[in-house]
Order: sequence, then C-alpha cells, then structure tokens
Amino acid sequence: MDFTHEVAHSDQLIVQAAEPFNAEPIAAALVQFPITPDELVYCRNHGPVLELDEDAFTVAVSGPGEDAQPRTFTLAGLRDAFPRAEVVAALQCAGNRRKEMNEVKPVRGVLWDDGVICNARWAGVRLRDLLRAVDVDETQLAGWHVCFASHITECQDDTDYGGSIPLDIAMDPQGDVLLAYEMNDLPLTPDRGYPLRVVAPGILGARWVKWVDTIYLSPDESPNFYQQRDYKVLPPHVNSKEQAAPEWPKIPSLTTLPVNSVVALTSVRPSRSPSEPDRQALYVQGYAIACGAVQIAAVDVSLDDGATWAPARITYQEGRWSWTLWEASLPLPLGSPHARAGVVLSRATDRDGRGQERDGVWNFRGVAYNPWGRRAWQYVC
Ligand SMILES: Nc1nc2c(c(=O)[nH]1)N[C@H]1C(S)=C(S)[C@@H](COP(=O)(O)O)O[C@H]1N2
Ligand SMILES: [Mo]
Repeated sequence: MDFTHEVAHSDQLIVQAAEPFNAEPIAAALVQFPITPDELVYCRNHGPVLELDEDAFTVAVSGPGEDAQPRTFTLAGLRDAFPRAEVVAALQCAGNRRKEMNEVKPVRGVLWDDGVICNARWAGVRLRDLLRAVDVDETQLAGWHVCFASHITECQDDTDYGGSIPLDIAMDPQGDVLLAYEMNDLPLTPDRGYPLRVVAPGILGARWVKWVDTIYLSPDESPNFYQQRDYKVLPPHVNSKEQAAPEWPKIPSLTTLPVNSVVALTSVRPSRSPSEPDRQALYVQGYAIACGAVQIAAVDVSLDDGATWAPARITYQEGRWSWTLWEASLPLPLGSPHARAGVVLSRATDRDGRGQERDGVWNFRGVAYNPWGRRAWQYVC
C-alpha cells in the first residue's frame, strides 16, 4: 500500500498505528467539549488517507434492479439537487475500550483505549432524498440493504472499503442518515473523509464510509471484508484467525453498539460542603453513549465497587443521536485509608432500561465492549 500521499494529521492524538494511520485522543481531553473539535476526533483507517480534489470527485448512485443505470453526482451537483440537512450525532468505533478487553484475555486488533468516539454536527444531503431520486421504493424492497463503497485506495484486507446499512434505516423519515460534506460547519478534513462520507447516526463507525464514491441497493449486506469478515462479535471459544474463519458467515454483522459509559477524568478537590470544610470530594467526568435511537436516561457512579451508586449530573445531551456528558462530585470518606486511592465506576442506563453489566463479553476481535466504566484515582498530598 502506498502511503506517500498521506496528509498531515492532528498532533493532539496518540498514534496507535502509523500506517495506516490510527490515532485517538485521551478521554479526559475529549469530554471537555460537547461538540468534538476536529483535532480531537480519532482517526480509524484500513488504508491510507488521501487529499482528494473536490472538483474531480463523483459519487455513483444506483437504484434497485440488475439493469439500473447509476446516476453520477459531483459535490456541487449534490448541493444543487438536494436540500442541506444537519444532524448532531456521535461517531464511535466498535473497537472502543479494546485495550481493557485485551487485559481480560488477548484480542486481535489495534489496542484502542477509550477515545475512539466523538460527537459532531454533521451536514450534507439526506440519503433518503438521494435514494428517492433513483426511484427507490422501500415498500417493494423489504429486508434490503444500502451498500456503500470507497474505491479511492486499496485497504489492508480488501481492494476497496465498504459497508452497508438496512434500507429501512436509510428511508426512515427521521432516519437522519446523511452523505455529509461538512462537520461542525466546516468542510470535512481529509481525515474525516473529504469531500464526502456516510453519517449513519446510532450505527457503529465502520459503516460511516469515508470518501464514499459508490452507493447501490442489494438484497444482501455489503460483500466487503469489513462487513462480512470483521466487526462481528465472535463466540467466546474463538481464539485465533483459523477458528474465526468458519464462524464469520454464521454471525450477524454489527449495526448498533451497546449502551456504554466511561470515566474519563478524576480529580480530588475540597468538597464545598459548609458543614464539613475539611472534607474532600472526588470529582469525576465522563461520557456515555446510547444504543441506536434510544437516548441515555441516567448515569450512576460508585466508589465502593458497585455496592452503592450515586447519580451523576448530565451536562450535555442533544437530540436523539448525541453522546451524553456527565459529571459527579463524590464526598470521600473522612480519615479512611480509602480516602487516598481507589477505583471509581460508572454505569449508564437508557430510556428503555437497558444498561451495562459489571463485565463485558470477551470476543476475539475485541468489539462492542461495554462493562461498567472504571478508572483508578489517587490523591497525592
Ligand atoms: N473509506 C473508509 N471509510 C471508513 C474507514 C476506512 O478505513 N476507510 N474506517 C471506518 C471505521 S472502522 C470507523 S470507526 C470510522 C472512523 O471515522 P474517523 O476516522 O473519521 O473517526 O470510519 C469508517 N469509514
Ligand atoms: Mo471502527
């Protein structure tokens, strides 16, 4: 693979793999911003990142049917033909927290910490509008999929990058799936998929195809490696690539990721209680993310390994697809040895009552890991 045309990347990220470029911010920096600035957005790539020319870029969109002729749009053509739509949505890689899973038992993949997530204001055209323009009638296509591909560069395991989402999600009147050309009111940067990427709120990042140049309808999911042979929760007995091979076709592709929360930052501060001026409190900040369209209802935190929980205060949440930011201030026990160091846990619950368990489900590819958030803290006098 040729990396000679690689673009410059943000210097505010921890590089987990240089070629292809994979990097993430520290979670403590991430949670300082409800809307993540581009410099703090993780970069997840299966191939090189190129600087494309917007004027030379086109996307081909085909309707259903063997002989459907694709319609080709330039970026200017897309802007002219369809209204601009905006959505605030979190983007999360299925490998978020893989490093923690790897501590349970080794997994295969980039050892992501808890920073492969962001929250942004995306703008572009609605995929629904585009599909209507190529005569898609979803009532005739029950169970079909919208496939996306980018042929801009070769990838590690396939000639192109591809993924798909169920057609009913794309056509949902409130579906909010976009072909985005802007993030946070600016054109996408090369790292984000300039000039055009898929934004599929509530769906794992792998389907948010960057530099998307091909869209078509199919009764089957995308045949691409990253849809068929990756981003699946392998059964626990699979411990090697060889054991995984017969399992891939049997296991459903991931579409949503489970409810999750992470403790991103801890600091010991004087408690502001007037009755106990000497008392100290542990201030914690973190994020939570919902599963699909059902938002987070509550986040709780615990200093005693889950014996008791206290509610965190939600400081940010917007619409159906954003992440949730939260904070809590927990009075530390006076004079106890535990007042100097410990572990703080977090647990999120959504509006349907789904939440997190103490332990996540280990799987060989290290995806969809969501045990209680957990961060060690200590107080240095
Ligand atoms: N063309 C292309 N699109 C892609 C990828 C890729 O490697 N190539 N990676 C996917 C994965 S796994 C994720 S998590 C997101 C990451 O988007 P970001 O790099 O903008 O954070 O892009 C997705 N889209
Ligand atoms: Mo990902």
